[in-house]
Amino acid sequence: MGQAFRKLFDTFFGNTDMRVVMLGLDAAGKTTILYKLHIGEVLSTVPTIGFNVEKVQYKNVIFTVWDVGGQEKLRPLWRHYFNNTDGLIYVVDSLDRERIGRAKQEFQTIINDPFMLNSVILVFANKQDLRGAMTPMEVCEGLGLFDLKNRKWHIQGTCALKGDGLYEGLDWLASTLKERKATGFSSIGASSF
Ligand SMILES: Nc1nc2c(ncn2[C@@H]2O[C@H](COP(=O)(O)OP(=O)(O)OP(=O)(O)O)[C@@H](O)[C@H]2O)c(=O)[nH]1
Ligand SMILES: [Mg+2]
Repeated sequence: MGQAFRKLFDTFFGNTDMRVVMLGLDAAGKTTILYKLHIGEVLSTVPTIGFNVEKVQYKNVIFTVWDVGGQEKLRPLWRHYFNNTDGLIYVVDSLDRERIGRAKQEFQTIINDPFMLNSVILVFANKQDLRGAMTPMEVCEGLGLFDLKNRKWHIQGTCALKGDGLYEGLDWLASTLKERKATGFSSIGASSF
């Protein structure tokens, strides 16, 4: 009884660790997002070769966010980050209409990987500040999100430079994870508080 209560308490009030992998085509804005969340500032970025990893605490969730370089030649390495992933953040440059088909192809490959079948999906339709950017609804259609079956997903329009939409996205991730934990869907453990 004591243990069951502790588990329930942890689920709702304790810190929860969540491992998140952030992917998307090159120049989508992943590294900009990571550091905006981690230190609250926009850093000038160079294309990521390899990865960056930082912890981001939001409410009572500690997200460990892996930001992996998105250049074409680096994409075959993405799958090495899939194991034990609770959530995928897929970042799209909403102005890049030409490559939405490519973005879809890579997205579908990721989410259909056996290691990713249980991870929840947050899509950031980034660069909403730019004139002519696809709306989140257009990005949704472009990636084929409406056709997904039995997956938890959410799309959020963002502007990484201003930080708009980023915490709304984390909010969704946090509550979706807590919900899953409460229903025993996932095996993610709660840490001490
Ligand atoms: N206008 C605008 N520019 C953005 C936004 N987010 C990122 N950028 C710019 O887009 C460019 C690429 O951003 P990065 O964060 O380096 O992109 P990335 O996804 O990490 O790219 P790779 O590391 O090559 O995979 C930079 O010049 C950013 O300043 C945004 O919301 N609006
Ligand atoms: Mg980068």
